[in-house]
Amino acid sequence: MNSLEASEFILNKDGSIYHLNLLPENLADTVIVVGDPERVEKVTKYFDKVDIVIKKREFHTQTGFYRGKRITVISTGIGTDNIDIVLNELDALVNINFKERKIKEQHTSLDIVRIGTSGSIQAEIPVDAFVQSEMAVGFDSLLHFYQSEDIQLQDFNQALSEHLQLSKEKSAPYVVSCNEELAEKLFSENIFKGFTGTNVGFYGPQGRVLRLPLQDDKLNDRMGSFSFRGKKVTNLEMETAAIYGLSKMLGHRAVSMNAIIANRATGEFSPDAGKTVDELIQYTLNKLVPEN
Ligand code: R1P
Repeated sequence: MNSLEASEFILNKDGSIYHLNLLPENLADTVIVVGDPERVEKVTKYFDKVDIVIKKREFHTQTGFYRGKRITVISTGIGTDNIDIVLNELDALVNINFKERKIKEQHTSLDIVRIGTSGSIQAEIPVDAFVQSEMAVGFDSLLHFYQSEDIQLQDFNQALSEHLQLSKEKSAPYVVSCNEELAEKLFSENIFKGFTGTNVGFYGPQGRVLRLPLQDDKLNDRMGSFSFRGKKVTNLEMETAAIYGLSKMLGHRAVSMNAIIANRATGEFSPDAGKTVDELIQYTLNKLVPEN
């Protein structure tokens, strides 16, 4: 195999990967991804020790130990375009030999857990609840740029397309699933299992109107009334489908944990979203590494 060209696999002068600025040894096999760079420390404040702190753009990374287990926490900023960068570079850190610039023969699988905020679109999933995304549908076009047909749930793609009647200018929705084993580990009876909609924006694409009218003002209603094989779309955010799709294709295990801070069906917003996010952080860490 030829080595990867300088223009394709870009390393900084210190040998770190282009956007994340990380060296392979900076990364743990378990990675928590958060949207907000300030949330990184809100996770690592529970760690026994942090030995790596690296920042570049919106990608803030800390690696340390939680109850003796090495974990990396990294912020992605907002949106699936950033997820394309973060997932490809995280994978490169473990599956590409940086010196030879070649794909390693031995594959390493990462556990990738998103801890993010989200809005529920079902009245029965209240603010301050936690939703674990069993499946996700992407309304961006990211996965369509990869050979991703095999990992998409085509029957759901079709059922959703028929129900939502998206205008032809919009991207075809792609449905993908979590890693079941990791999801099982992070699940408990107190949280919801959900089908998460990953939108390409926060306002119009999620049906919010401030000053601009929507092309289709019934889309959120149709989203809320979709039901296929007992699954309803439960919540909206902006990263999960891309994380699931790229993780599946790259051979990593991913699960998205959502703190529901808004309920779009009832119009409510959490009175203390920070507390809810903190509780989800503690819940997730405790599930990742239970106390002996
Ligand atoms: C929008 O406010 C952002 O919040 C949600 C959305 O997915 C989007 O990134 O997640 P985070 O709280 O993880 O950023």
